[in-house]
Amino acid sequence: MSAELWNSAAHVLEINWTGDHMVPSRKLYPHQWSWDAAFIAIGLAYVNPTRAWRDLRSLFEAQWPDGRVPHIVFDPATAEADYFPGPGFWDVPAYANRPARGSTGIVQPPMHAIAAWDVYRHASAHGANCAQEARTELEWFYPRLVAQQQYLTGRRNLGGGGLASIVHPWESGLDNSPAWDEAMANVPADLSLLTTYQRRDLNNADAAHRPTDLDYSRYVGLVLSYRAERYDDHDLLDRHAFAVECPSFNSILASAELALAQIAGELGLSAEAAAHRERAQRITAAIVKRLWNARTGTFHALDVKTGKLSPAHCVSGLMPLMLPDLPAAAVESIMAEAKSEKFGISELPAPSYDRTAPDFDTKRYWRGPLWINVNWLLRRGLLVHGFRDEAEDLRTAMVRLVHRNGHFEYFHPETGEGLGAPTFSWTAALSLDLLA
Ligand code: 9WN
Repeated sequence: MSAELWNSAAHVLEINWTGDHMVPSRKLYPHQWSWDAAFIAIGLAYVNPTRAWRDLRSLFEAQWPDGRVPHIVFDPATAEADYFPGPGFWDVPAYANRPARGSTGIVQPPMHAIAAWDVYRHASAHGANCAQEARTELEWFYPRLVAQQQYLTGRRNLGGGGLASIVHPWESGLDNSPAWDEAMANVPADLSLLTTYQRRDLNNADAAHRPTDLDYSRYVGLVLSYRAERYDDHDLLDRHAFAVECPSFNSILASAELALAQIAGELGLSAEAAAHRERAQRITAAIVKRLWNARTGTFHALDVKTGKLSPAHCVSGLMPLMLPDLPAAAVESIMAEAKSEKFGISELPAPSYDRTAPDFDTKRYWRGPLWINVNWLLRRGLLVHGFRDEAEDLRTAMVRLVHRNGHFEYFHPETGEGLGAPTFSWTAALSLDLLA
């Protein structure tokens, strides 16, 4: 089984390679996405490390002068009509993407330091030339990764408590997660926007599996609001309708500081390494202070505009398990939540949302279906805290699922049926890592 899965995964990464970067899937997502590139690099490290670096570089060449790494970098060879919202709609200021291909003005979870460290660690297995290449790349990336973190912990510290706020659900990567339902209810919804702008995702996907038109009208409205001030972050909390601290986004932010500590150490920058470790501790402490609900025993998204925690139990609430400094009581509670009937893995990995919730939806994107990337992160957390058996069960469940059903974007959380794009890059890339 493993040779077959390995070959099919490598094949997906071959067909989705454009020559310069990887697309998540050819039809539905014809540009380059930020956190996808990081998961993809983690898999490419096994089959083509040079491409892993090229893909990450391609993304970071579009980094803004303020340090933000855009959530999509556009491919000029793809027509505006092939994806909405395209570069014309985002209309980012000219200074933003210096030599590059045009981008959006929002971010995604900063997985890239974790990916860069992973690709670097695997390079020596490919011989001396790859090791040399990896060293050069690590030196190129380090200051850029630091700038990315500084943007998120600085300008995006909208709540003032040391965490980064997302200002659009797309920034979480978990687009229509129930974690934002309450915060999104306060975002004006103007359905007439969708007569001006046309959704393109529905040309290549089942409407019952995607966010609704109501969601999209709010998504579009939020971009228009941010765009109106040229994606400036000053006073954003006052003038923008959505600002949320997501436990998954911020856990990745803290993990990225730990990866940067490793990278800085490798580059001989010991004072910087210590500073990164300290920042990871501070973010971890802020996650516990601001996002933990002792009554529910899990982490929730915080609506920074209202100061309220979301009541929803989402897979994002399990993500702080990635953090080595998480207090033992929180680790224990997350483990209880992960094993409960809400998320419990058996034959299948964890769903994106509480299986027992009345609005659990087996098909609609981040409102129930299961995704390989968040389960990969959950497994990472299990390993961080020494839950080796649980980590191995989860690994086996993921490998079995993808082997049986294919490299789909997401999966039905009860039957395992593949949903969304059929040859999806991060599913393939992370399968390689799970098999290695
Ligand atoms: C909007 C590319 C991206 C992923 C996100 C996923 C989905 C986009 C969309 O696809 O979002 O950014 O058009 O729905 O939710 O996690 O990065 O694979």
